Amino acid sequence: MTILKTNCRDSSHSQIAAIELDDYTIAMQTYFLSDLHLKREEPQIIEAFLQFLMGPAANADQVYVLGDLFEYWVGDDAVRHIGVEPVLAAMRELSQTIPCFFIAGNRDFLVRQGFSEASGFTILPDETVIDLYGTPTLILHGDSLCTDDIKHQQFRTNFVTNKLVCDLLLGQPLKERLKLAEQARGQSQSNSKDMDMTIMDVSHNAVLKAFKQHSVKQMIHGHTHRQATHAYDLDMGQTTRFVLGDWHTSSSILTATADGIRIDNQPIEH
Ligand SMILES: [Mn+2]
Repeated sequence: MTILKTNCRDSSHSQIAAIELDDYTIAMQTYFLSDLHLKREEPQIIEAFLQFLMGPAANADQVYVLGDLFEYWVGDDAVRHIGVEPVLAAMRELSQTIPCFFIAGNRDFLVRQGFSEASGFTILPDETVIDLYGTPTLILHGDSLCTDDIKHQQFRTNFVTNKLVCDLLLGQPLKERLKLAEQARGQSQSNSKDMDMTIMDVSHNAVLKAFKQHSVKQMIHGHTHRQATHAYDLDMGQTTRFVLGDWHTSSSILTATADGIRIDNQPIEH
């Protein structure tokens, strides 16, 4: 289990800032987002993310991206093929002053050290427990909870979590990798069309298991694109599962403070 401190600014620094900035409130908030599915063809979503990085994120304690930031990722050497160079530059700029973290999703599971260096975001394993203002919190992309989606679980076993296969994929020429990514996207879209919507959501049992296994009362994830706050009354007490939305018609940003958690949406003009 990994425990990270969220409140890493030292108090003396905050105090100096409080005196100098006078009317400004000192940032004590951490942001979480996922499922932006960034790609060249949707510049408005890229722009909305850039606005976030240069705006609110610049005053955060920490920023966490919980997967599927990119529509697909075929290797750290292929950034220009998906047209996200400005995104990586802005992420890097932010990471110079704010600790930034990334958990890969099922679309961008091939991110590696090259991405981490280019973006300045530290890659964390899926299912990491962080200390969020005193509350141990499980953070994950979320597809590991969708255990009723057998096809997706097979894809996870055969590709996403299979290091050997990932290394083999990354060793292919770029042209081949782009072709494979295109096929995978087509496959995933046709699967989603035929499938019962409940199968694609998280499994209740998998959620309960995750709370127990990690001994946490709070979790944050994305993947299902079903923004919501779910409360559970379990043997271990009250637990809460926060689900991030996607960034299609509006953004979805979870803000955590010492006082609680909320999810906000801003429309994205297309
Ligand atoms: Mn996903």
